[in-house]
Amino acid sequence: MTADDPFAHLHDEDYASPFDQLRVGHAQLVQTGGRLTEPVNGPWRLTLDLFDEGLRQRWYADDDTPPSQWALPRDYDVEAGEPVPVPSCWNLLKPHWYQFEGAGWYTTMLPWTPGPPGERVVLQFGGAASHALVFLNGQCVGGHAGASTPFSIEITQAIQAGPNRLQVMVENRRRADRVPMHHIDWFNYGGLYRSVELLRLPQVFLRRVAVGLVPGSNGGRVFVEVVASDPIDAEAEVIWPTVQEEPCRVQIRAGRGRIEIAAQPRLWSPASPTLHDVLVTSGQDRWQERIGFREIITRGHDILLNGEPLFLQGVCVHEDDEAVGKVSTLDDVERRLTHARELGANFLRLAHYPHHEHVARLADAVGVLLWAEVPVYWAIDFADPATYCDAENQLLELVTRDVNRASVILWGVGNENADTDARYRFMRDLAAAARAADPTRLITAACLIDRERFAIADRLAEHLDVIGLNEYFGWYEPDVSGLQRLIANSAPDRPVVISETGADAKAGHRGTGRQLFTEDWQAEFFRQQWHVVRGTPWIRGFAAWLLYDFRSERRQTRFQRGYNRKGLIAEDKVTKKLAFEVLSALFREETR
Ligand code: GCB
Repeated sequence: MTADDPFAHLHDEDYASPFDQLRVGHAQLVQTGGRLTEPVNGPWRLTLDLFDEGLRQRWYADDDTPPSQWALPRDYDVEAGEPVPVPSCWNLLKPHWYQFEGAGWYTTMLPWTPGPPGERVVLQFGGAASHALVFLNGQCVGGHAGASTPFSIEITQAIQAGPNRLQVMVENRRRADRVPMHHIDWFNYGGLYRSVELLRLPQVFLRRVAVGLVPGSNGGRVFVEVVASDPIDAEAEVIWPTVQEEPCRVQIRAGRGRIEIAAQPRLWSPASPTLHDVLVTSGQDRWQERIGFREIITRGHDILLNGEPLFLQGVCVHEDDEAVGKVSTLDDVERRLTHARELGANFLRLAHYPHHEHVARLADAVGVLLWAEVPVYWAIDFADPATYCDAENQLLELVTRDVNRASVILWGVGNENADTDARYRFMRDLAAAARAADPTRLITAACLIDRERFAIADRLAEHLDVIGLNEYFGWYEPDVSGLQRLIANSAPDRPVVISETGADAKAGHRGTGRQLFTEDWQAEFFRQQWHVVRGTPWIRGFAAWLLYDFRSERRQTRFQRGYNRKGLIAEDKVTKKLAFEVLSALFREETR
């Protein structure tokens, strides 16, 4: 078979993408930093590609000549794709696409008027589930792995004046070597489900800026750290009138710069979520953000926010919506935070992957504390170095995106991963990577119980600041006495947060005693759990599993029918179950 054999692709059993080396990651990510972007949303054309023909047949190389003018037949016709909105999840656009897992080819025409000389152009993707390859005018300009983190692809060289054909192949297969892997307890939505935007930048720009309180400075020193687009020497100016009257200068050497100054900005806390306007300029570029300054540390069994002990009481939440799936509208994000506050929560765990960036922005504004995590979930392939690189990259993309959000106090590096040697090494390194990238937050993971000792005894704990514990005594296990026994057998040397606990209840299904799937047992479950947890001094947080019922194909009893029913509110996001009221009363009693 020769390279120009038109049938070569038919014999290629094990088709591999030729573009893997073009993957972008955290190093390329550009923080939007308040710059104006041009949305590339609106209707795109989508062709689902069950057999991976797109890559085999090089659909990206096809032009948009109408079929009447084709010299040879083709299997792909740009115009024949279905018009679909971007952002969206394909699963909810047509009934027969509901369970589709595979590749989808999105196409749109991108009009382009060149800007001033030296201008650089970057495409910003909020999220593509779960892998993406981006083609501009037939050329692959980059790819990305990971459903829930943003990525930036520079297209300065590839974009042309006039219309440009932009194609994105998005692929959402569940695979053992991915992060997350094939076995998950949420719905595997696919598609370009967060916005696509175009960013015009000057020749040299600020790729990333981090602003915060210097850890350990007792609220008396602040820092600014900048990473420029290129390894240049330059200067940046920081203008932050409510932090310091006079602007400061940062010397950038080989693309990096950092200053620390003595200052005592008004601090951020849930009770008083003060934000400061910070503008950083360098050459032609301007980066701006609203920054909350706060310190979060642990001492013994305590979690201290600005020096004050804190009990995290709250709830977990998935990104899931009956109508639009994983797309998070601003309304939906507002509803999540409003419901959390109505519950009396000061804390949300964003399970089990990075949520839309609106969440942390809004949490900064209204004063809710967040646990943000990457989908190192259950038994991913801990022994595979490529899987580790993927997980670390997703983590660093999340850190880059949200490093300036005061509300984010915990980086979660994993959820319920069995304590094997390979997992220990993987997670130890991931925790170290999080700490090195961001010393201003606490590192955690949702751990499992050591079944042999029946105790909290995870080898990873020594690398965490806060031990997360998922436990379901009274639901998957007969009753809450198991939790009491577990607590009696454990002597953790640092704070523990119950990172999940809950019971399924079908809204409207009532009963007495331990009758599974009833609202009544769910409510009683929380009463019993809360009582034990609040009687244990080293447990410093409690996150109910979870705010809303969410889609999960693993759940197929008559009560579940494709939903995990552990929500305090049903999937309509309106119908509150009894447990909502009960937990809300317990939380409020605590803060009285
Ligand atoms: C867990 C998992 C979570 C599940 C939950 C459940 O421990 O961390 O993802 O959805 O249990 O409902 O079983």
